[in-house]
Amino acid sequence: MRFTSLAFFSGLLTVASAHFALQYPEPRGIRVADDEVNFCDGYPTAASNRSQFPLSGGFVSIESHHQGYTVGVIVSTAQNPSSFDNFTTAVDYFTYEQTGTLCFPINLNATGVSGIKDGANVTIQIVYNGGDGNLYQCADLTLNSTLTSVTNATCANATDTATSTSTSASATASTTNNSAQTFSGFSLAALLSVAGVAMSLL
Ligand SMILES: [Cu+2]
Repeated sequence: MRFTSLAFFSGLLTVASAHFALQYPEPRGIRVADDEVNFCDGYPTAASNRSQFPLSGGFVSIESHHQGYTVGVIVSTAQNPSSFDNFTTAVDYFTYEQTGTLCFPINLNATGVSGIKDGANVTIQIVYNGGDGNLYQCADLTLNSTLTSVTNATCANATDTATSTSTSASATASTTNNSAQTFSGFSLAALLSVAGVAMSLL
């Protein structure tokens, strides 16, 4: 039937464009899945309305549509970073197996990147690879040392939802903060492979 086949093909298109979505902090521009292969999801200019973000003890939340992926975060202190050359690793690349939401800690103050301080404008770029190439989304931030947890956001992982459903954002943020080391030592091979792909795009 015509209707059935249309629905079938639209389903295929949805799968083909499913990559990942940055949920927190708020991304620069509305996510365009087909543009995620490009620097900052195809948005070349820093947002004028930056999000206040913890200088230390922050977290990033993404939704993955792929099962099994590599993700990391790079940061730039340039006011309007326009190339990967402007970025430095903030969260080492690591692998995660589950689809759905993943929340992981980010301590920008601990990166040692010059210019990262209270009140600084920075851009973070999430680098994600679910098996169909590197994908990117950016968020433009103003760092705030008085923010130690973020109350208006949820930080939960897809695998956690079955066992704990009512974790508060602040409690979870401090928990993830304490387990930052867990996320920092992931496979060097994954790091190099993602970095290699990123370098080849320069
Ligand atoms: Cu994808």
